[in-house]
Amino acid sequence: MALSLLEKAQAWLFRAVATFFFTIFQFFRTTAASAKKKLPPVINPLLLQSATQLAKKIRRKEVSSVEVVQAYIDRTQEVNPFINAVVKDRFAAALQEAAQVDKLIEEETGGEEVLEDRLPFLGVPLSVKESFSLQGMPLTTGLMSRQGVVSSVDAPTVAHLKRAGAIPLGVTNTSELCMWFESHNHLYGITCNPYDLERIPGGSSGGQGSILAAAGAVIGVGSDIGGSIRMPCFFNGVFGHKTTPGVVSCENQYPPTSGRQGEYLSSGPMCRYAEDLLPMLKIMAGRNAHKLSLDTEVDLKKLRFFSIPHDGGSAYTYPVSKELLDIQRKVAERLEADLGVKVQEVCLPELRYSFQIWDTYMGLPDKEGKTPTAFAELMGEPGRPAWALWELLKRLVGKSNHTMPAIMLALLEMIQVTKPSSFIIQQKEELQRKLDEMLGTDGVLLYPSHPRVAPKHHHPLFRPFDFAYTGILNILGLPVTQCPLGLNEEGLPLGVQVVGGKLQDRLTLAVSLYLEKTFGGWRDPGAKESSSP
Ligand SMILES: *[C@@H]1O[C@H](CO)[C@@H](O)[C@H](O)[C@H]1NC(C)=O
Ligand SMILES: CC(=O)N[C@H]1CO[C@H](CO)[C@@H](O)[C@@H]1O
Repeated sequence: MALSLLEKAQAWLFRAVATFFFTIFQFFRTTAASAKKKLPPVINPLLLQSATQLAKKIRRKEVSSVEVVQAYIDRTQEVNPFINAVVKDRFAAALQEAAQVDKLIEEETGGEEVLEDRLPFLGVPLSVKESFSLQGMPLTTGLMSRQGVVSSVDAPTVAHLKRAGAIPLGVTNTSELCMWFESHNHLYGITCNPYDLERIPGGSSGGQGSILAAAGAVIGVGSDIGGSIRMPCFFNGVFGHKTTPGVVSCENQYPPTSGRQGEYLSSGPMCRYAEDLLPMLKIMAGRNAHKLSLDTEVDLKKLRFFSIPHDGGSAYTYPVSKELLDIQRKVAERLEADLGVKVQEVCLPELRYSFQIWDTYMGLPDKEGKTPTAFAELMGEPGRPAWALWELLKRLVGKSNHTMPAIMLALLEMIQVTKPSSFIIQQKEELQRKLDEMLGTDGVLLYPSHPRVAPKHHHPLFRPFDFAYTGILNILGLPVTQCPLGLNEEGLPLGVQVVGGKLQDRLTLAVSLYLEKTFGGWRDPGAKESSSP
């Protein structure tokens, strides 16, 4: 199916307008020609071990929880002035809790196995996205009007991890209301990418991705309704998993979902080492963990592999860069060479409508016919929705409390009066049918995470729909593990999405372990060799 003339004109017009505004933006941007600042390298070996390994060493008293927690506090204090990822810490309380853990281990007589079984992450530091309730910590999602809102409870996912022994060190930055892929708001400022401070860490779990990559955290909690776990993990070269929806609780997060959005939102683990994904997911899923059969062994040689190199030419997204096409092809070649499997390249023309599908389904009413809460309403004070045009004028003179992307979203919402197109619904149904059939219970798909590596700050405003590469998989309800694949020539992380059939999360998690071994996983952003020449 070739692109229609109308679609071609649409794409041309969209890109022309975006390029026009981008040119103006570049013209006015102050070009700071200062020498590039770089993060200090990771020196403490405690920072270079997975949470699983740290927990084992703490249980065996080879290292104390206090030492581990202190190492992470020191590292966060060292890197946060560069990246602004952690927006509120609880270091003093965390050190006290670590001391209690060490005392508990000293007194435990049941042996290491008892502790491993009951408290698998005992004494290990944890980092939490600010939009999750964590008792005593702010829950603002970067909204100025929510300044001072403090959680009195723990979100169930956070509570499960705490009950497994993990110690939260603090909360991390997000985009305003978690609805953009830059982590910037007027309450906490802008978060930077540790591989290049002039670039974005992604969003909305951007503070989380950034602090993990900077080795100021080892495991963290994120949420994803359009790529909010996967984009930050991709841009920051760490691992993340968007679970099959409905398995991990999404309660006690801000903003709450409405309409059908709850069907597309997934909470999940983000981490530096692939081996932590599965045990974290098992804990976060609580009573639902059995639905994922995570203990069932996966034989990679018996899986069927597929690769889709791009969305087939959407009018809204930009083409996938050559380096990302190349690295995905390399993954396929390695899989074939190492495992003796065949990676079949496929093309699904419906993917071209990814953005329209995401946009349509996010706005659909729920089963009772209730439409989702308007974005402008979430932006405003209770009973007083934000007035997008007024906020835009205020923004232009630097007086709005809201970020430009949030204002643009509210504007888009105003002009969007069309009812859902049956053509788009049809495309989604067709895509769902094809992918469900293709993946079954033993299929794995490689798909680009985004059309390009981490862009410069504010540049996504001019390519706002590129998130459709991740967003489409929320609407399709499929589990996805985001896997890093080393760095490009400029020292920026490469990566790929690994997609499985519904509830087959264990397959994509198993592939992430293989890819970490084969492509080297996370890299220290402060390391000498990653510096640009
Ligand atoms: C920004 O938010 C603060 C805190 O809610 C409020 O006091 C102030 O009036 C707001 N400013 C504008 C320009 O809306
Ligand atoms: C760069 C920046 O704006 N950092 C802020 C992050 O949030 C903390 C807590 O509110 C502020 O103290 C920082 O100034």
